[in-house]
Amino acid sequence: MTAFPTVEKVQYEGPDSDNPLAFRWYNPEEIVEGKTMKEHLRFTVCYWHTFRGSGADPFGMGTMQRPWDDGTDSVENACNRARVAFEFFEKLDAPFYAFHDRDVAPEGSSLSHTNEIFDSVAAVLKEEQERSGVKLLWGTANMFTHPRFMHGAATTCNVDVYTYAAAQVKKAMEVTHMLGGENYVFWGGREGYMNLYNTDMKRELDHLGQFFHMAVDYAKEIGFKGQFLIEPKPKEPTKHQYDSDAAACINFLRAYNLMDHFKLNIETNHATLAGHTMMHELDYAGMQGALGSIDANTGDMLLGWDTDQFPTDYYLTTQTMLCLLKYGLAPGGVNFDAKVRRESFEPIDLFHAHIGGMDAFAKGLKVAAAIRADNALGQIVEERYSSWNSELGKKIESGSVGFKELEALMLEKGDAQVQRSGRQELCENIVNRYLDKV
Ligand code: XUL
Ligand code: CO
Repeated sequence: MTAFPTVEKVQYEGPDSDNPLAFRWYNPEEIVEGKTMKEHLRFTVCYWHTFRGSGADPFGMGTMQRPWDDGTDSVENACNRARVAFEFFEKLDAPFYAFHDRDVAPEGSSLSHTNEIFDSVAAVLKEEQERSGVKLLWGTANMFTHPRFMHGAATTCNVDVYTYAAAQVKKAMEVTHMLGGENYVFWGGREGYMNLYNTDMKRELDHLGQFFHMAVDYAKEIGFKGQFLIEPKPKEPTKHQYDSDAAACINFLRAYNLMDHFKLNIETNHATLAGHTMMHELDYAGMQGALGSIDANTGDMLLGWDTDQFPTDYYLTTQTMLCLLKYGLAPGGVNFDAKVRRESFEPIDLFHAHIGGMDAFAKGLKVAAAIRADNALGQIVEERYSSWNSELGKKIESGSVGFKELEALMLEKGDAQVQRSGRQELCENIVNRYLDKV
């Protein structure tokens, strides 16, 4: 039985190929900066959009045609869907996948029943991982869909719900560990507030800090060595999500003494909702030693919500890869937290979407590596800051002078001189030049 009878394993055919089911840029074994593309990019298919996305939006019901899915919440359907997913990962040549507990396994009549169902589906996932060699990049718990989480999970006002959330994360960590997951993600679902009149923000954040410490302790207990990741997002579903952006997450991690245990999973559309570029978020996380993984997607300039589209823009992927090459990514990966449009309802569209995203990142990787090989942007940055290489610059950077010494120097000199252009336009032209060249 095959769910995708018209698709063979997708192969690299090079930039001149007209075959819509071939890679034009993603050549898994091609070496870039000493590593294969496969090792750099660690492409990941996300289960929730690709296998659970129905195409429903706030204005209309689902549109997706998924012939393998009987539309029920039966365990059999969940197991069958899992097998179809692995056929997809293999044909796409994607080395990783990622899931929420409730995407792969439906909820039962009680927590213990839910856990039993999860175990049954996890057994199929394990079998399929072993058969195919596809690995789990990360697991996570969905603590936002069910009505019990209306006030949040680890930041809820209700201690029972908090307790449920702890039990659910415990189980999701165990299953992630059993499946050899390389990371475990916390995206703060409904961890935030709609209105401060009814919210004790300090108490909620203290609870969240406590929750993460429990996760760290439990990981030690079960020997889970995967990387914990927090995924920043500024809004949606709540008005204010506590993990707003990279800076807010890092401040939270420092305040609650968690910096040693967590890194960040940076998502493009979340960065733009926060009023930042993806490059900003990656650079900010990277410079703090906290860049863990990325959720690769893109928003729409004219729609103000988290549209989670597949990324195809070479500027975006080049900028992303400039940061990834600078800071490194493993054990994270490039996870397509992206969904096909509601109108792209046929199974084949799932291939078009992923192939386009993978190619865009592979090209971005090559362009970024070429820019770095010639130090084309680095040189401009070095020149721009060259005044700091002076004796004075060194003294300031090493913290060996204070205001008094600086004042004395400037009183003697009379005024400061600005000697360097920012060369922004030149930098933009350089990126275009490398996009043409590669
Ligand atoms: C939501 C989002 C999530 C996380 C995993 O905006 O990005 O899918 O990636 O919970
Ligand atoms: Co995400």
